[in-house]
Amino acid sequence: MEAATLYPKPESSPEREGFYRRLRQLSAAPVWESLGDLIPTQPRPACVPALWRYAELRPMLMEAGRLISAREAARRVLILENPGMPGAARITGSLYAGLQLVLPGEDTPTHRHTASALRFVIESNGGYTAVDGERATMRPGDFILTPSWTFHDHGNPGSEPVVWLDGLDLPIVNMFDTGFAEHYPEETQPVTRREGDSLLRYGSNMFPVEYNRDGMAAPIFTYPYSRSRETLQQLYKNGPLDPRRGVKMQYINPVTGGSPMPAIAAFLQLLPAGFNGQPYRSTDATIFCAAEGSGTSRIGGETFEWRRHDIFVVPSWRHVSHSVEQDAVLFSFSDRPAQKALGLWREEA
Ligand code: 1HN
Repeated sequence: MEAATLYPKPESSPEREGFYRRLRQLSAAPVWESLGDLIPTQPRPACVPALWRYAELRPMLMEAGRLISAREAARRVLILENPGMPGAARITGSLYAGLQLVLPGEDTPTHRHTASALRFVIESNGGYTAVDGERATMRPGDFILTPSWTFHDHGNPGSEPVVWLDGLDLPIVNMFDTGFAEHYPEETQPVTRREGDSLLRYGSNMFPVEYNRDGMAAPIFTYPYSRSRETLQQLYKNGPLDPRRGVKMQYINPVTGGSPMPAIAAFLQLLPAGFNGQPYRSTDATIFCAAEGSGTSRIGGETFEWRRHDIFVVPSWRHVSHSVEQDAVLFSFSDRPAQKALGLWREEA
């Protein structure tokens, strides 16, 4: 066991306290009073392990649907707030997550912002997200990007509610004070490309001959569940099975092989029936959403029972292990690429 702190606070004395008070008046402070907090021997996240039950949140989302329209709200979202950071609009220290509802016949105004967003579709029969002039029909399990500064809007021409999990790197963008946003000049951006165009053009193991890489996000913005799910199934048959992760794949930017957006990585993993995973930990606090099935996850000594569409969080450097009785599929996302870019990311099996 590592020492709780390398630097316990020195003793206090009236003389020292008086000195600290005079320092505060000069907007200065003694580092020896906070050194242990500033350089912990291992991560000490405010983020705590937590689970959100879809069965409890869905009725609240439908109630929100009766209280406010998608147009009035601009985005009708229930923020999933980490209980360790209430009021901070964070599910982890660096990421925001929420559940968004678009009712039949509704759409949302088109806007863009510097924060990057992902969607993981929970319920949809005909809903869509439009990104820079192209609409993608949302189907359950689809993973969809709205990269930084792309115009986006959502709509539901179908007859049932559309619900998805939003993930944004807002806390990172706002830590840097780099938040910008603007409306599209009209309520809804025009459709300028046929559905499926970017996936064909950039997601078919070929690129247009004249293609030059530009931008930091993937040129495709939808990763259909049908393809990802089939891949996991076939790879499970091929083996081998990772004793910690099951069959786990990361979504990529096909141009770079790296993460689909600069600060956010996303993953899909199959935990086959009877899987009893070994624990592992990493420094990227991770948000999980059960795409299929149910299971049990041990997170830093606590046990969480999850069902389909439940969302749970593993804080930085907390051990996690998953076990399932029947086949289950977990979607997850984290700030891993941001940590890697700064040379900070660690994992331990
Ligand atoms: C946003 O733009 C969306 O476009 C959803 O669907 C949630 C939360 C905070 C800031 C912007 C969206 C958001 C958001």
